[in-house]
Amino acid sequence: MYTLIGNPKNRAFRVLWMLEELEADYEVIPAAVRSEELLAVNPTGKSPVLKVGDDAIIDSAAIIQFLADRHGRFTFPAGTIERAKQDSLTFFAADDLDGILWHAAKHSFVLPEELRSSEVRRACEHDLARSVAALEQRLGDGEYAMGDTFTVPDILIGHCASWAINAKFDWPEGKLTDYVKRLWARPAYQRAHEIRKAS
Ligand SMILES: N[C@@H](CCC(=O)N[C@@H](CS)C(=O)NCC(=O)O)C(=O)O
Repeated sequence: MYTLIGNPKNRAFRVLWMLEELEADYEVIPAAVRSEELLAVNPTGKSPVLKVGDDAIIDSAAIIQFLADRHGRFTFPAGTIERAKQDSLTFFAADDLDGILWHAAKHSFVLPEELRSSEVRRACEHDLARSVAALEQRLGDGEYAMGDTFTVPDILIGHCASWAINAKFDWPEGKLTDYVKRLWARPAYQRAHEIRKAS
């Protein structure tokens, strides 16, 4: 039994999606960011955290990769070239999609008002357009980022795509949108989405 701590409306959604893909046994504690529940297991109070017995794993990408490894699904084995390429896409999603969206979000509603800069949004739009163009090039002709196999980075990219669109960043029609729509059509995504809506 896993315990997911974090609100499914934030990055905890990624973990929820993976748990649904795995049809794992889990419970969700929808703790607010910087709440006592989160501060007890993560010094920054950030969401999400996964409890596995007495251990707490911090960071959405680390958690979903751990779950993939542990269940032997949605990942290539460590030490293979495919895994290196998969991890490269995972870090790309974390740095070049999530990092930019998070930077924009911080200057829109996260930071104290006196620390926000209105210029940041334009810079983030510039950077995200570059990342999106790169992602389009990196996607091959398969169904998913790693070809015909659904893997960890698909979850990160699928989540970042909905984040970008909700935050009104440009997201091109065509190959990239078709790919993202395939991710969102997965039954596990749909189940996680219903849980998020109800939370
Ligand atoms: N790299 C971390 C980022 C975690 C993160 O920033 N989570 C946000 C919610 S989506 C948060 O807790 N923000 C509160 C804060 O920045 O204090 C991850 O992917 O888990």
